[in-house]
Amino acid sequence: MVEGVPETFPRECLDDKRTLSSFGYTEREGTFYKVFKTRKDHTGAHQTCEADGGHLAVVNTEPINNFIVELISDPEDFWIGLSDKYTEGTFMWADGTKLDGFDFTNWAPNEPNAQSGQNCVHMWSVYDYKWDDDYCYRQKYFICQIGTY
Ligand SMILES: [Ca+2]
Ligand SMILES: [Ca+2]
Repeated sequence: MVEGVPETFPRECLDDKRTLSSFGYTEREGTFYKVFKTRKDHTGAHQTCEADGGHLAVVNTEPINNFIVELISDPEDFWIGLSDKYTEGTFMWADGTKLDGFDFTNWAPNEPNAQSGQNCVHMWSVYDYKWDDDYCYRQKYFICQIGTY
């Protein structure tokens, strides 16, 4: 995060691409993404994205996945907008779409392992940022997106 820049910005600026860029968002095909380097639990991370007018990143294609991995420059785990916290085993994206069997996924080996209570998905640094279900209360960096709803 740039020092002196507030974490969220006024809603009237949401349509201004230059403003979004100046707040650390990077555009890809009309959607803006930002890596937040502050640690929050999954709910807190999502609330931060909502305060910016967006939600946690929906990583539902391989090009988007590759783009986000390129944006990440830290050996950290990053929350994305995928969880099965409402129905165990049914993963939902932050835009409300359901992850179906034929959809793109990028799970790490043997994941999701659904260990008791693991309902929130992060990009796991030790496995090349492949996906892992983890405990939602864990504090991690995260990736927000604005646009394309
Ligand atoms: Ca689960
Ligand atoms: Ca897991």
